Amino acid sequence: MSADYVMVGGFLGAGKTTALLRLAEHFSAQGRRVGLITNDQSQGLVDTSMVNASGFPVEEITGGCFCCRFNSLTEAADRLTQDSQPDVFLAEPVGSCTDLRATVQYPLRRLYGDDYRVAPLSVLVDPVRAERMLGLATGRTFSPKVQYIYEKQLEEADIIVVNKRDLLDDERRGALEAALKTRYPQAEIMSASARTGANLDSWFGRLSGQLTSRPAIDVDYDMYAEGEALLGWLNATCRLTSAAPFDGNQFLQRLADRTQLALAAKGFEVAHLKMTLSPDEGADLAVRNLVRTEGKSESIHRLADQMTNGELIINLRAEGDPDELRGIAVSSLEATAQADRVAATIEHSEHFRPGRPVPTHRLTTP
Ligand SMILES: Nc1nc2c(ncn2[C@@H]2O[C@H](COP(=O)(O)OP(=O)(O)OP(=O)(O)O)[C@@H](O)[C@H]2O)c(=O)[nH]1
Ligand SMILES: [Mg+2]
Repeated sequence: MSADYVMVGGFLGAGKTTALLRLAEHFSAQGRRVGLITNDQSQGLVDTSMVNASGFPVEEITGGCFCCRFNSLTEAADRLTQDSQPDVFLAEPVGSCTDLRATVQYPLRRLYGDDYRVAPLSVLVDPVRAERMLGLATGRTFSPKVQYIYEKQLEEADIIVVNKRDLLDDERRGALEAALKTRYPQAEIMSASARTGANLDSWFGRLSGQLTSRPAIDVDYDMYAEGEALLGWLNATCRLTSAAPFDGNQFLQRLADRTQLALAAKGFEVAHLKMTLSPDEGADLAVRNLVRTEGKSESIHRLADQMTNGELIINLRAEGDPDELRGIAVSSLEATAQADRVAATIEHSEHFRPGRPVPTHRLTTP
């Protein structure tokens, strides 16, 4: 029997992980077995720790995107099958990736069509980011080559989901949906909120359909590579220890505030800053996110109690030089640790610009 393969794309910070966890709960409530596949250019992922905390089986593909590590994608699905026999796979591609139809979905259908039923390609957008990208609102955003990737993501979508609709009034929502419909006529436009659950059911219902069969979009890989290389990535895993209990929620907030201020001072546009803090004792997890330099960081999960020792994960993706991103992360961490009398040691860190995408397969027709 073939399993469903559902991929939810969208730019960094659009809400893919939040939505996939909702989708996992939805399928699970229907008695289906779910396996999640997360993907990133590097290791030490906030997304994996969030998905792990949710209890669903997850496989992580690191060191490159699905399209460039296509075999890792099918191997990850095989491992999940051995461990928990999912009948639906939910996959989150890297948020700076595009051309997924030609490089992942069509190859999956053509080469493994007996194993997988490939669902329509959904692409999520953050509405505030989308308003700026589409010129409906002013405000800081990305440079044109990054914008190129953003637009290509929308151009290949079967369904564009305006996520976070809780942030919009009806007038803004209507204007954004209309602008998307005009610009991307190939896609069905929906709006929903992965956070509140509003209108998710109508989107989820659409996922039982099939991926549409149409020629893949044209992608200028030079432009795509240059756009990706403008985005700096930093992942750091750090150990926090303290002689006295401290407030981990407050620590995370202060760290986010300092990091945001320093990024703003450099004029670096944040695509996504996400951080988790997990105390060694218990299974509690604090999560804090920021999706725009001019935005406000948000606490997604808070720790119930004070903590003494634990692990901090920082994932920062912003349009800026990776060395400078690391410098900002390190100095913000040091200042926060010092102020809170916590010892912070970076145990693992990576910072880089994504390399040129070189897909394993590229099928321009279904
Ligand atoms: N207000 C609101 N916030 C949301 C909603 N869905 C997600 N978010 C928030 O948006 C931020 C980013 O969400 P993620 O699910 O981590 O986004 P992502 O697309 O997986 O991000 P990357 O993996 O970095 O590409 C988090 O702070 C979420 O809590 C929503 O429906 N409404
Ligand atoms: Mg994610």
